[in-house]
Order: sequence, then C-alpha cells, then structure tokens
Amino acid sequence: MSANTHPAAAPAVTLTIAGSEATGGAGAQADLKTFQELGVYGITALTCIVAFDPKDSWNHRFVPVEPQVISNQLEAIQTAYDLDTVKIGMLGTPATIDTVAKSLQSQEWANIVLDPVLICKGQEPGAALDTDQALKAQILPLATFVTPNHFESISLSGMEDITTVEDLKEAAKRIHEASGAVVLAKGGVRLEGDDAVDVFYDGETLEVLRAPKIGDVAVSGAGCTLAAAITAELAKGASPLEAAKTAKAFVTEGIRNRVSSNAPFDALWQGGAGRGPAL
Ligand code: PXL
Repeated sequence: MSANTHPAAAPAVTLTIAGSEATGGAGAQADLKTFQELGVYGITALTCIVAFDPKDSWNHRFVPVEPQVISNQLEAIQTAYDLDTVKIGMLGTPATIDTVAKSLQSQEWANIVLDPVLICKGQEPGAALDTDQALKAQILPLATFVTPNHFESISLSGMEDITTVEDLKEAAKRIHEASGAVVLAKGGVRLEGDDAVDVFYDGETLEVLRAPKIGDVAVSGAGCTLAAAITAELAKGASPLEAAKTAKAFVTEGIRNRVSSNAPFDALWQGGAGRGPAL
C-alpha cells in the first residue's frame, strides 16, 4: 500500500545517519527513541558500530560499516521515501564522509541537522584529524542546522577556549558565518554556573537558552538526543528556534529521568520526557 493512502495520519518520515552505540545510550538508538517519542517515523542508515570496552576503562571500540553498505542503505531509504529532513550523527572515517556527502547531494533537503561528532575515543588520533577535516570540508557546508558541544564549538570556531556565555555567543556567530547554518552551541555542564546554557544563532536572532543543570556530570546520549529532537521538531514544521527550545526541554526531562547501569556513566532516557519520575 502506498504511504500516501492515509495522508492525514501519516507521520513525518525522518532519517538519521548515525552509528550504533551498543549499550543504547547514544547514537542511532538514542535518535530512534527520540523520533518515536516525538511522533515522527524514524529510519536509520548505520555508519559504524561502537562497543565500549569494560576491560579498558569503557573506551570506545569502533568498527566502520563498509562504504558500499552505507551507500546501499541510503539507496534503499532514499528510493523508498521522499525525505526532506535528515540528522547526521557519528560518521567516523573520511570514506564514510565521502559516501554520505554524495548521498546527501543526490537530492534536495529542507533540513540537514548535523551533530558534528568530532572525536571518538577509540580512534587513532591521526585518523581522527583526517575525519574532522573531512567533516568540516564536506558535511558542514551542507548542514542547515548544527549542534556543536563545548569542545566542537572551540574546534569549529577556531577560538582558543570558551569559558563564558559571551565566548559561547562569539563561537555561535563564527560557526554560523563559516557554515551558513543555524547554530545551537551547547555549554552543557562545561560552563560555570547553575544553568546548562546553550546559544542559538541563525544570523539574526541570538538567544540564550537556559535550564537548571541536573548534576555536574555529562550524561550519555544528551547530544544525540538534542539534535534528534531538533530534527523531529523541524520535520513536523517547527521553526528552528521553536525546535531548539522543545529539544532542550526534552533533553532536560530525559536527563532528570536518566538510567544508571554498571557503566561509569548514566544514560538519558527519552521515555522520561513529560512523565515525571518513575514510580
Ligand atoms: O555521543 C556521541 C556518539 C555518537 N554516536 C555514537 C557514539 C557516541 C558516543 O559514544 O558511540 C555511535
């Protein structure tokens, strides 16, 4: 049956191009859970498989998916659906970036949301540098919305450090000027103060979004979930600023309802949003 048979009930179809993080806190798993919670139909093209190593301080073990297999997934997805909204998560290698850039360029998009995951602990530093450069050269110019964290904001803006909200504003402006994308630069738990502060900048509107910090340790999946929630909201027709605000509230609730495990970090729980603490 064609997807157009029930147009009134049809959810927005939303793609994430991302890696698997086996414990389910981050990556494609976080994206799909977020899409489901926010009422969009989620699809994934997997770029890599990350398995933390409990015998080695939970460092990342990273295995890329072969470029041909990534390309096959995207061919199936892009042929099956007329997509206009995509989220890009962890890509991981220059070859993956090449493949993904080609698929992105094969059609028009209304929204390309880039979570510019620059460093994965399990990668060779040399390889990571190549990957970072390829991401900046080939994917960042295609993005319509980018969500750098503290470290990524320093790297993408070329600033020496970011220690204040004023610094974060400057970084957001520089990244917008370099990319043309709407920017949500995330201070998270890295800036001092009681609030987790993010700076939104679209070239005209500069807005500081605040939510009380919940603890002072970063929670796994917060960055993925924030970008995925922005993606879902944009797919449903929200403006970029509305999408950013809804996403921040969603992440705050998900952190409040986080899940602990035998790993040394908690994971955000998307199912916690709007439901209060579990009884
Ligand atoms: O949080 C960044 C991230 C994104 N994607 C994958 C990951 C991680 C961090 O662990 O494993 C697949």
